[in-house]
Amino acid sequence: AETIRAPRLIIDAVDDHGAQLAELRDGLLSRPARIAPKFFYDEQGCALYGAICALSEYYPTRTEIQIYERCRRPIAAQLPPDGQWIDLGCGDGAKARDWLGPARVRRYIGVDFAADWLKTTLAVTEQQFPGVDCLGVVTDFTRPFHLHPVLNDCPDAPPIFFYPGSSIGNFTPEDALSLLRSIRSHLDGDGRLLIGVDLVKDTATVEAAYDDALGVTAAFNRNVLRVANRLLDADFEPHRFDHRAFFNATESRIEMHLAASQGHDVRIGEHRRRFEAGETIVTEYSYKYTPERFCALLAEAGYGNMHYWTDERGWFGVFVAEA
Ligand code: AVJ
Repeated sequence: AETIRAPRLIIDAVDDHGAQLAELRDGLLSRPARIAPKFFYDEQGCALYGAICALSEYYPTRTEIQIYERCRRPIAAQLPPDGQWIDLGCGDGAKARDWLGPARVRRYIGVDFAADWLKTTLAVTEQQFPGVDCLGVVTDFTRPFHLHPVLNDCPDAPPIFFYPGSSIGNFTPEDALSLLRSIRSHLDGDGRLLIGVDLVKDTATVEAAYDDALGVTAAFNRNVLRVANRLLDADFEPHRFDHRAFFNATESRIEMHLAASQGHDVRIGEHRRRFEAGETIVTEYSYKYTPERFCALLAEAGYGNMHYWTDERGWFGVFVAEA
């Protein structure tokens, strides 16, 4: 990937806006219609996701943070000191900042799709950790990515890839495998992957987490239609779509859909598409793993020597793996 270097921010030039718009439009015109979850996170979507994380039904965030708080030392003991911390999908960077001290991190690299967020995250991190060299990379790491030139700026600082929040759950196992391999291609001897993964549990608990009583997740789901309207000049009316979330046990995933409540036409830029009553747009898959299945996926991606931590209910898993 060719990169353009600005102070503290590197923008992956391959990642042009046009390709993103084409992906969004093609997904909405295909049958069944789909929207990739990365489009959820405009400013309003990020705020709604923050609200989801505070819901009593949404256990993943607080369970993961609890594991980090309780197991900080043993986890940090598996990570090399003086490394470069690559925060994949860093968002506000809060989860990563809690590690910079305990893991004795030398360099912080925030990676995100959203440049605006990244600037704020870097400013906050730099202010709190003046001794840590902070850098941002704007890229879409759901496509193959190459951070080698950035990492090579600091060749003696082993990379630690941090991918928390069960974001890996948004990928099909096949795509998750490609991403894990892509990460592994950046690791050698001392490098590590630290990843948080939501685990299989009783269906009622998982379904409630994605269909909360206040309708916050429904609002988060429908908000993606406003994103589509803005990016594609479309005329979706969010209230004409119902939020659906259910656990597909065969695939071991939560599926989120938006279902048209009545048949109607939608304009999508220069196109027009009919949605029949009940027809759905797939907006998100959130895969749930057993620890064994996730370790098997890591092994298939070429990782070895894995360590694993969980909470007392076994609801969420934190894994450290070596190349
Ligand atoms: C951010 C992908 C981890 O799958 O749980 C929350 C997003 N979607 N509620 C998840 C989400 C609906 C979330 N991840």
